[in-house]
Amino acid sequence: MKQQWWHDKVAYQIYPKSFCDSNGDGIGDLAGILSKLDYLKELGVDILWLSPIYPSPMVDQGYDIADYYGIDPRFGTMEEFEQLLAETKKRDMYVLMDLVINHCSDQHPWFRKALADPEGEYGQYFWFRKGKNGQVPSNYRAYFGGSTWEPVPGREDLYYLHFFAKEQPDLNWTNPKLKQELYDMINWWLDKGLAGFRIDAIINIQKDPDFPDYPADGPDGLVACTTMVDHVQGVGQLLRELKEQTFKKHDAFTIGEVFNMKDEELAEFIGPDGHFSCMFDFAPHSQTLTAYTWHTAPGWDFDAWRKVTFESQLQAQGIGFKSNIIENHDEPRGASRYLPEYARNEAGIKMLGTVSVLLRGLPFLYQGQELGMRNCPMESVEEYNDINTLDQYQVSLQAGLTPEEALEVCKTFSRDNARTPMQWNDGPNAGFTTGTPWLKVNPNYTRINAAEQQGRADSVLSYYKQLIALRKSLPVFTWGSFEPAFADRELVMAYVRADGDHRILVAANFGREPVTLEAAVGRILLENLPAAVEPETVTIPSCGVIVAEIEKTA
Ligand code: TEU
Ligand code: CA
Repeated sequence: MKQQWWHDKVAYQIYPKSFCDSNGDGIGDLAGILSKLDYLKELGVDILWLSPIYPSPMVDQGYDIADYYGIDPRFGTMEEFEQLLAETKKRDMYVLMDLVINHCSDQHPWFRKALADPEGEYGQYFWFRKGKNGQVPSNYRAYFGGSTWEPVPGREDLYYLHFFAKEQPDLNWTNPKLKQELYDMINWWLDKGLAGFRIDAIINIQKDPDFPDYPADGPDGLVACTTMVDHVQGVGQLLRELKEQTFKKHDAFTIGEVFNMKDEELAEFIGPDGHFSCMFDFAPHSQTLTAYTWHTAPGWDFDAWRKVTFESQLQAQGIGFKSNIIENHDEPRGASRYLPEYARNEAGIKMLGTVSVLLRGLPFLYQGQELGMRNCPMESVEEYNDINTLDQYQVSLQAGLTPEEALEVCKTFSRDNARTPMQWNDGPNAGFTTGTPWLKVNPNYTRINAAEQQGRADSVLSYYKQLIALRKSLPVFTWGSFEPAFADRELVMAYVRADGDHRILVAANFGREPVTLEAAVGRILLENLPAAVEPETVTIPSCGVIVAEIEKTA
């Protein structure tokens, strides 16, 4: 595989609103990020992805963009953004913006003009359709609940399409003018010195202009709008053109947020000449959230998780790089999700981090992961802000759950679990702000915070620094092959990374009891708890993980 500049990097997602507030308004900002660049550099991360900081009414926390060329004043100024580019460059770091181009905000001038004259020029930037037999044009359910079709105020029987909130109208990618506007905007940012983009919800841009109905898949009589995405062909053509017109000219790094891709299309997406540099691996996530409704989700199952992770790794091998994550701003915290109850401690969290970061692909950390931040136990539904959570709370109630049970569902799955403020120290508001934080601080901040962990050699943070340094110290972790290991052993997550110079075993014991593996282990490169090495075996304690050289023939 041809080596790319970003292959051996480690990436980190910043959720700006919750990272660090410099001026006491309770909202994280660019000046806050600037003040923490040395912290990030010391951690060892190279590529920073910023969730959206464009001007936005924040109906969906900035994923509803009202001006693609600006910085929301809540986050700072364009000068500060340029300063961020300069300061990261000095530190050999790279910045990615979030590219949200499936939809924009209903406050974007394009949509204001479109609503005023749906038959006019800007009406063609969106999807307007007449109703069918006095009903909405089709039976699609939006991601955040309800119909994807919103009536146009003052117009009888005319609707516009929104896959997400009604304040996020979908853009019409069959319109060459719209596409050109987006390409110009992307090139404008890349000319400024961005390294690339994380590309939001991109698989949704191809629509079936007939908007056919599909059989309902829920008690609301609707069907997930993604069913249409699953059926429609042609997104590849759009993505090829997007790349040709923008990213390719700048050798930009792009990471696609892609759900609903057809498996056989992987090479087309992330192969040597793929649509994107890289794609998030959502296989582990998909194992625990299989349907639209959170309250029916099966929850984490070790065997299923190991199986889908192995399959996904093997599928990408020889094709390209996926990006491995245990959490992001849409997901619960990995430490509260991919570990059995008895392993939700520092040892278990280090173990989970190790098996994730050393997988084949680009590791993407999410802010606070390096501290082992956990889900936030909200006390009532009023404490949630996220639009998706508030919808799922209602969905649970409608399905007959009690308010207490519905709250439990939110505690498990809410997107706000990972959006609570970053925990810097044990002072007021975890050192995130001197004002009132926009979202509750997780009460565990007195125990779990960066300041405490920075001063402690066996902390999760100290361990993550070693882990990232280890990954970067040997090419085998970047370019080596991936082989599942001990796949028949209960609660053992193990694999081998190998190249011409090394065979390295990564083995983790998710079980409650010690486990003995038949492996002739040589030098141990990293472990979180002491393992017992014998000539032909190694015994790993509960919640232990080892990274060790093994015999070439093993
Ligand atoms: O997410 C796209 C997406 O598919 C989400 O609906 C995801 O499945 C959901 O959050 C899981 O509960 C992206 C962004 O990451 C998300 O924050 C935005 O809300 C969404 O796009 C709309 O822009
Ligand atoms: Ca602020």
